[in-house]
Amino acid sequence: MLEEFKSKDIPYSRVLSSMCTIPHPIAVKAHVEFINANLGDPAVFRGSAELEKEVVRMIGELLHHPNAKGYIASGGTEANIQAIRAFRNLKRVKKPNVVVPESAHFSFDKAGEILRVEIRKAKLDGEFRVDVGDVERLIDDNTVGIVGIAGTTALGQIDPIEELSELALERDVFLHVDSAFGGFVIPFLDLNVKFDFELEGVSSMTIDPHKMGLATIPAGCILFRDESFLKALAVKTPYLITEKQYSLTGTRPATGVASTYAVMKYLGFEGFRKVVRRCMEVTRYLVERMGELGFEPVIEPIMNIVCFKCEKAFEIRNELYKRGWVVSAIRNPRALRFVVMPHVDFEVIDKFVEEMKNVLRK
Ligand code: 0PR
Repeated sequence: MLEEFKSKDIPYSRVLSSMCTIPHPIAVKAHVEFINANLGDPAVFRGSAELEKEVVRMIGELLHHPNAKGYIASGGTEANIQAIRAFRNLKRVKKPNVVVPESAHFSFDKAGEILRVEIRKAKLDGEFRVDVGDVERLIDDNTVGIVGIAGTTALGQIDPIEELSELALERDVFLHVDSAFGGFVIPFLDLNVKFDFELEGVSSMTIDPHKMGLATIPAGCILFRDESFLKALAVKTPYLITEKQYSLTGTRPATGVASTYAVMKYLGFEGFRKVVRRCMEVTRYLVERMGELGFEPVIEPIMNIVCFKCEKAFEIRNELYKRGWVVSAIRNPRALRFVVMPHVDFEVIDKFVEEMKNVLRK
């Protein structure tokens, strides 16, 4: 019966719109080993809790701060909510607001609603990076933090985090960097950009192992510069052996902790570099093949996300979906969007382009 339900899911080989992918086989093995652990009770699952600390250290190391404090969350949404929550709790103002780029993921809207924090949206420049001048204009006495995106959901663009960091220091507000997608990509590209804790103004970061970290779902990660942010999130847990809990969820899996650890140990930074290099090769191949059909990218792809200008993006997306292919469409600018995850190889692109030709002929 379960197989019948599962068979209705679209196989990853036809999904060109997802930031998730087939987990690495070693991740699946590790996941199963930790299937009954509950990190909501670390006094019981103390080995799992120790493993989580080690994974946080390893991810911190990747982001130039092995002493960062945080935990493995359910995903980027929880991580972003928790960052905003910590900022709000640390800077007690009457009507708190946070300035995010217009390109920010919708999880910030959820955070704003749940936390009663006003989410102010700053304009983007011609390259779809946040306009730092507009961020500055939106900051006032009630601003508790600003946000930069390192790997935007739509285009994979990287905001000028260095400038945002300086602005955060200057205006004495916290800076959260959402690298849910880019965190496991940017360090392995040969880009000359600073986007992480190496910058003094960065207070917290989101980085998701269940995206380009090839771990199993759910596995997100929230990292803070120091313990004070976690303290701002802690609630008392009177009847448990551990006295405090700072995660948003109570009962929570250790599967993502184990799978992230396994992949990071198995691949090492060199292994990730190869994965990212391959994704970039396939991305360039997609640009070339779409170019043959007359499509032009909105921006030259920086990471393995690419959008092609297309007035009929939504119609084409719907027609492809009818034919069993999944791509996404964005509104502003109107474009077809592709995420070239490791499951998208040259063969997948060739098959897709053939279908695309049929759709365009219609
Ligand atoms: N921050 C950024 C920059 C993101 O792109 C995302 C998710 C999040 C935060 C939130 O992460 P969680 O979804 O883990 O909470 N971006 C993807 C998107 O909206 C999520 C996704 C993944 C959607 C796979 C569809 C899909 O098939 O595109």
